[in-house]
Parts: sequence; structure tokens; C-alpha cells
Amino acid sequence: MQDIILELKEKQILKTGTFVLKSGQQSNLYLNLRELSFHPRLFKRIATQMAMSLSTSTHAIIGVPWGALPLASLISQCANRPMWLLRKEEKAYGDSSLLLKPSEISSATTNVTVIEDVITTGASTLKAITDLRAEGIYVEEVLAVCIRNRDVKARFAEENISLKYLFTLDDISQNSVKEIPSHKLKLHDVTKSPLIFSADVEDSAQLLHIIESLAEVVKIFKIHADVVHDFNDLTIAKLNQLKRRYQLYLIEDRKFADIGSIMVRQLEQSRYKYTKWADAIICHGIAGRESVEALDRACGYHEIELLVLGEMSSSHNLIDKAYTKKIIEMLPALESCAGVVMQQRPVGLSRQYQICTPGVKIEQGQDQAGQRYRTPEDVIRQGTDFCIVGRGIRQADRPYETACVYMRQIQEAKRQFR
Ligand code: 5FU
Repeated sequence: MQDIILELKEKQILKTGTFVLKSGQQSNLYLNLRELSFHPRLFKRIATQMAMSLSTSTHAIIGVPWGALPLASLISQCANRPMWLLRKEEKAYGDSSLLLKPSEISSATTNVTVIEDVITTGASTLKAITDLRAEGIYVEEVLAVCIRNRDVKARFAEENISLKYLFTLDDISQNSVKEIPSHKLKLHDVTKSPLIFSADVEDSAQLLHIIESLAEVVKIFKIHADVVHDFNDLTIAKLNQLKRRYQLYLIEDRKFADIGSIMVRQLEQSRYKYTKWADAIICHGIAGRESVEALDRACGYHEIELLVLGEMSSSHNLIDKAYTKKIIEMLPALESCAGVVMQQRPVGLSRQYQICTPGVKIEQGQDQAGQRYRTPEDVIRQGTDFCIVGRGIRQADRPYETACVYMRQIQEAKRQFR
């Protein structure tokens, strides 16, 4: 449920401020569920949750007119239960009945569930119930997305009606609402945290677990979403939750490397939905200036920062000094570029670009697949701003304590060489 609440906040369906409600009461939270239909995936999620709590003895569902009708119709589909219609007021012509239901079904033998979006005082829901009772219908339960406070439950209990709901606004603490940053973090906002952890794990559970277990000490995480075999929408929702809770900055290390139009589509249309969670992406500049500029414009649109790769840590990689120089020359034209992936800070490079260096371990050396490691001290001495560490922390017996050791060494080296 927390995920749904967070998404409602993100989509501005749940707003904070000072609001006067229909009842005249004041509130600092406002839930405008009329806008749910603008977001079909979230809408379906909510309807599915509600459909699951529908009483098995309900014959049909009825939405309180008019606001709850789209929701009721979606629940009807999810639960495979018919939806009947209740008019707000009688028509002066034609069929004047308030209730529209199949004529062959007798009111006396039917139980219905009334669907509502938000219940504050319960007045409009109770009015619908009175109208249905006047038609001889037995209302078994009311199912709402949200009630403002629990006191309203007593009102329905008096009427012998069970009131079910997904959440109450009282449950949403003011603190958790305030925690949401109004804008994404920028790389220069996290320079006090010069360690980037490469969370190159196999599945979503491991990814979320390692991020949460390190989040008190590490603020920047680098992910290869395509090595996380079950990376899906739930992973993204939970990543975003962790981002908000711990104020994290997430980098997707996809290393885009194609012509501009394809890189833009890879950014925007990938099944990993980078634009929904990444604060930065990494790209190669191999396709040339215009291609990278196209990706840069898309990044600007999605408020994602771009990190351009200028050097690699692997042995015998094919990047030479001339290539790196051309990458550096490309940077001023890139408005979203926050930094460069390099092995050292190039002489004369503007301080506006952060240097992020992979291939860092406490013990220098090499793995069996071309990776070369330098120590945090060595890398910082060469002018790096952020050390990228993966296995050095991930494969340690105590990753949290090891991350603290890396952080101390990096900060100590920064004091020494800056
Ligand atoms: F651009 C680069 C590079 O030159 N070397 C790298 O190692 C990126 N990396 C990434 O840093 C690589 O894709 C891994 O995600 C990470 C290094 O992980 P390690 O476990 O510390 O070797």
C-alpha cells in the first residue's frame, strides 16, 4: 500500500498544502482521485487491490455517482462482477427509476457493494445507500480507496454496513510527505559523499537489500538494470521509495553508444524505464557530437544528468589520448552533462564536471576478465571526485563496515591531496 501512496504523491493526485474540503473542514492533504484515470497503470493497480477485497456474496457493484463510476467500472472488470448504475437524481422523462439493473433480477435477492473514491463525512455514500434501499436493494458493504479518518466507520456500523478501504489519510504521516524532494538530486548536491557503490547484483531483492543496508553511508548507487534479471515496476517503485527515504542519487551504467535517435529511444522506451528512477545515465561518445547532443537533450527533458565516458579502467582498452581529448571537447555543448567517467582529472577541465573513477579497490590488482584496480588514495591523488567501488565492498564479509573504510580512506586522501 505504501507504494501506491508514494505513487499518488508522485503523480500529484495526493497534494500537500491548505485545502478547504466540500464539508467545510480544513485539511493539509488533498486527494483528487478524479485524476486517477489519467494514469491507467496506477488506476488498474488500485482497482485490482479493491477487487481482491470484494465480498464473495456480492452480486453486483454500484459506484456512487458520478465520481466513483470509472473506478467501479474498472473494479467490475477486475472482479468479473456486473456493475449496475445509480442515478444521482430521478429523470423527469422516460424510465424514471434511480437504479439501472437487469430487469430479470429481483432486488429482494441481491447484495451489492457500493464503491466510493474518498469518504470524508460519508454523507454522499449514505445518500446513495438510502436510494438503493428505497429500491429494495441490500447493501452489504462499502469499498472506498480512502477514508479521511477512522471516525466515519462508526457511522456505517450504525447502518449495519461493513466499510472497507485501502488507506486512511490520517495514516499518511506529514513527515513522509515532506520527505519527498521537489526536484531530483544533482551530482553536485552529493559531493560530500565521494563513494559510488556499484550494485551489480543478480536480482531485485539483492539490489534493494544491499542499497538499503548501505544507504546510511553511501548516497550514490550505480546500477546495471539489465543484469538484474527480474528488474520490474515493483523494483522501480521500491528503488524510488529508498531514494526518497535516504536521499539517494541513482546512476544507470547502460553506457549508451549508438546513433542519437536510437540512444534516445533506448533511454525512453527501454523495459528498464530509466526515466522513472535514474538521476544520471552514462554514455559513450563514440557516435560523435550530434548523437550525444540528441541524448543530452532527452536527458534535459527528463531531468536526468549525463555522465560521458572518457576513459576505461580495463586493460588494453581501445581508448587513446586523442579520443579522450575529443570527448572533453564535446562537453561544453552538453547542457545535462554533470561529469565524466575517467581514470584521472584531465588538466584544465572545468570544476563544473565531476570525475567519476571505476576500478577502485583497497588492494590494487586485476581480475580475470580485464578489470584493473587502483587504490582510493591513488585515484584521489589523480584528481578524481568520486571513487566507484563494486566488488571491493559487495564481496567483503561485512559490506557496511567495508563501505565505511572506503569512505574514510577517500576522505582522508581528499584532505591530504586537495
Ligand atoms: F566505465 C567503466 C570502466 O571503465 N570500468 C568499470 O569497471 C565502468 N566500470 C563499471 O564499474 C563496471 O561496469 C562495474 O559496474 C563497476 C566496477 O565494478 P568492480 O566490481 O569494482 O570491478
